[in-house]
Amino acid sequence: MKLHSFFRSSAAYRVRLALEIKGLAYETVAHHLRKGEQRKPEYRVLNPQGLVPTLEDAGHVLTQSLAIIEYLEETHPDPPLLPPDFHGRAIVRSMALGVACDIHPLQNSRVLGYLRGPLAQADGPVADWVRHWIGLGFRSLEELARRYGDGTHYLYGDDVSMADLCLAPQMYNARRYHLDLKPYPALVAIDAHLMTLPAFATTRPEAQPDAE
Ligand SMILES: N[C@@H](CCC(=O)N[C@@H](CS)C(=O)NCC(=O)O)C(=O)O
Repeated sequence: MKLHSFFRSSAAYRVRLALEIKGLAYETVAHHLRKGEQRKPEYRVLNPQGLVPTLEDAGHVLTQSLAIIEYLEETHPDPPLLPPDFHGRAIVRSMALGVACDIHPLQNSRVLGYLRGPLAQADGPVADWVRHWIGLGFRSLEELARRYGDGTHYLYGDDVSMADLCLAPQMYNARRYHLDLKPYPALVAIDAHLMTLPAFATTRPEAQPDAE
């Protein structure tokens, strides 16, 4: 498999985690987002959105991190990243989507580039924007973490799930933007626990071949 990625991309980080947890070998093809490599015509043939990640597997080209993770879950069910019951699966997906659809897109580089460029916002207000939206999303995720997990190990239940694959990269971004994490003790504890697991250590941005 080939994963089109950027070391700091949180969407690519989610997919790296799924590949690693499921023990699947892959080659990283790096696209430097700040240099705009994701917008090159040859990459857009694979991913018309010009975003990472893209996964190439056996002649298939897949985009959108959560769709890729669901594909890996269906093709390589062990170990599972979703709970066995329908209700649990819906909860885990809702946590993952809460991060992937309602937090992450508002801090994507093209969105921040639009704030800085056409809307002429300085770095300070742009960083405030990022912290505002992560904070808002984390408030509800903190509550869900306490409702559906023990608030110290995993977001849901007793095992790693797709929700945790979205949490760890989002925590990395929150720290990059110096968000005050004190209001989210369950998320901090869960993230600290996840980082003790081998798959989370090997997939962290600093450990990637294209890390700066
Ligand atoms: N919803 C997409 C989001 C993908 C995405 O936004 N990727 C970012 C990196 S995390 C990107 O490629 N940004 C490049 C840009 O904004 O030009 C997914 O989950 O795969």
